[in-house]
Amino acid sequence: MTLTRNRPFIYRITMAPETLADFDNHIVRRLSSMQGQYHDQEAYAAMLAREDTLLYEVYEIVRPEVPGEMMTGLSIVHPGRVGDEYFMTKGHFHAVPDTAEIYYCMRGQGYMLMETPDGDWDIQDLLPGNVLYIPPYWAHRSINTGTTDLVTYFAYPAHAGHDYGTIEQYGYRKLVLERDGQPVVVDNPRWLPPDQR
Ligand code: S6P
Ligand code: ZN
Repeated sequence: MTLTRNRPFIYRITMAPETLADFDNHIVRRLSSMQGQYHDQEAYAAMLAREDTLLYEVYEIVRPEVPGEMMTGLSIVHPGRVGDEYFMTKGHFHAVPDTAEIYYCMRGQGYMLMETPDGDWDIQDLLPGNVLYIPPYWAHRSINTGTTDLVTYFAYPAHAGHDYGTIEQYGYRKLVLERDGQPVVVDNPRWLPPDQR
């Protein structure tokens, strides 16, 4: 990329709705990019037949993908469900696995679902004001369980990259589903322990 910002710089997060005033990259993920990720495949197909719904968006301040630089931006997961499963990001490991990430929740209500390559898992609240520290090696997926946008600010090493493959194949160990109006965490039947893959 052409490095236009080679001095200290400020950028602004504009509010209501949140966006970056001066982003370099805007990623838009729709239902069609989540093939095989929602557990209710029939609900997924029926919804996709109606409309390729917008699920989430990412605004990035792009930096050179080298150690020492940071990638930052906003991740916005819209509210909704595919069947009983809440709108969520694809989720990923970092391609350089020993890289951490920080998320700051600005608005909305949801969870970060996380797991390690050896099958350990965790879930933490994404609520306004919460700062989540995701250590190296933990895959992460944001899930919007609320009725408004789930808006998070993120920062991670710019050389980390993304590894989507493992999650695409097996999903996460847990699913977050709606039961009687409340989110519940259940086992994912598609998931396999790493030593059985
Ligand atoms: C990147 C960081 C976020 C996500 C974004 C979308 O390391 O974790 O910018 O990319 O929340 O999620 P995903 O799983 O589609 O990349
Ligand atoms: Zn990440």
